[in-house]
Amino acid sequence: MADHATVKTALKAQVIETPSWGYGNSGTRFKVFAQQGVPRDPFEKLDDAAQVHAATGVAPFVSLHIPWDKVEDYAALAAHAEERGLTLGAINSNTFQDDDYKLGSVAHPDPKVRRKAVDHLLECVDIMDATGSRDLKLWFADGTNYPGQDDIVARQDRLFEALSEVYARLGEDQRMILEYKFFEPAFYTTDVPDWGTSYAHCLKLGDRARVVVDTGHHAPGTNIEFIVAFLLRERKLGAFDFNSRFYADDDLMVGSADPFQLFRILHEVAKNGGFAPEAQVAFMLDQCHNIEAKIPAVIRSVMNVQEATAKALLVDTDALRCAQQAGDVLGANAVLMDAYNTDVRPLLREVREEMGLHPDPLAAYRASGWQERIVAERVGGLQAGWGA
Ligand code: LRH
Ligand code: MN
Repeated sequence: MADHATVKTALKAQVIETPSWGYGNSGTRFKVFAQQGVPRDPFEKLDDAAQVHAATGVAPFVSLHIPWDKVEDYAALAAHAEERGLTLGAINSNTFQDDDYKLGSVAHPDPKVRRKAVDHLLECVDIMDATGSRDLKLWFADGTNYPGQDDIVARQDRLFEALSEVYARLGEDQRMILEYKFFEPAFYTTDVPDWGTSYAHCLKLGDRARVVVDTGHHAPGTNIEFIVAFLLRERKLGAFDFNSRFYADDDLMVGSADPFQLFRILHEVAKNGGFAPEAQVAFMLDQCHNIEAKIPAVIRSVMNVQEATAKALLVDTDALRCAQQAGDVLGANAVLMDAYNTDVRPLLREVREEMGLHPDPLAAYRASGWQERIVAERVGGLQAGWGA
C-alpha cells in the first residue's frame, strides 16, 4: 500500500473548482424548486463558495458562467473572491439560451448567427483577461433533431472555423477546453458528441486546446476511465466536470450514483500523473442541486472526490504492476479492490486536522450558522438560477 505520508501530502494539495451555478436555483423542465437563502448575484455565490473552501480547505477555485455571472466590474468580482481566499476559475460560455440559437450557434446555417455566437465567445475571453482566468470552457448545445435537418460535415466546418478564430484570440497563458456530450438538448446529432470529436478539433487547434470530460455526458456503459487514460497519455485532458447520474445528464452529486466509477477514473488520473500541477488538469464540479441544500451538497461532493482520490492514491502500484506483468488477473484486480475497499475517512479526518480544519466539514458548516444567516438575510431580490 502507498505510504500514508505521501498520500496525505497529495490530499492537502488537492484543488477542486466549484461551479457558481451550483449555488443557484436549478431544476428540470418540469420544475425549478426555489430554496430560501439562495444567492441573488455572483458576489453572494462567491460568499457561499467561500464556505465550502473554509470547511474543506481544497475548493479555492470557482468557475463562472456568462451571462449568469455577468457583472459591471469583473476585477471587483475577482477582488471579492480574493478577499475570501478564492480565485476565479474557468469562464463558461453560453450559446444555448438565446432564441437565435434554435438551430445552433457556432454551427448554425446562418453566418449572422454564427457571428453572434463567436462574438460571445470572444467576450468571454475579454472577461478572462479581467478575472485572470486561464480556461475558456466551451460546451455547445448545437445539433439537429431529425435526419436531413442539416449537413453534418458542414456543421463541423462551421464549428472548427469558430473555434479557430477564438483560439487565435487567446492569450499565451490562456486555454480553450472543449466539452462533449452525446445528446440533449439535441436528439439526433450533437456537433461535439464524444471525446473523439473534441480531441480531433483540439489536436488541430493546438497545444492550448484540450478536452473536458463531463462524467454525465456519456452513453450508458461507456468506460470513462479509458477515455481519461487515453487523453492523459496524449496530454489532451484539460478538465473534468464531475457529477454523477443514474440515467442521463442527471448532474447529481459526484460519487453519489457510482463511487466505484469515480475511483476507477481517479486511479487512472493518479497512475498517469494527472494530479501533478504540471499536468494542468482542472478538477471541477458541474452539478445541480435541485432538491438538496446547495452548500452542504457541494461540501459533500468535495468530500466524495477527496475519498475517491485517497483510495486511488493508496493503490499499491508496485504490486499492481507485478501482478499485471505476471498475468495474474485476480491478483491485479485484488490490488485495486483492496484500495477501493479501504475506509479512508479516518485518514481524511487526520488530513483536515493537520490542515487546521474540523475533521467533519459538514459538521463545521452546520456549526458556522451560515445557513441560518443567509436564509435570514437574503430576503427579496431575484434569486440566481439558470435564467439570470
Ligand atoms: C452542459 C453542461 C456544461 C455547462 C452546463 C451548466 O450539460 O454540462 O458544462 O455549461 O452543463
Ligand atoms: Mn458540464
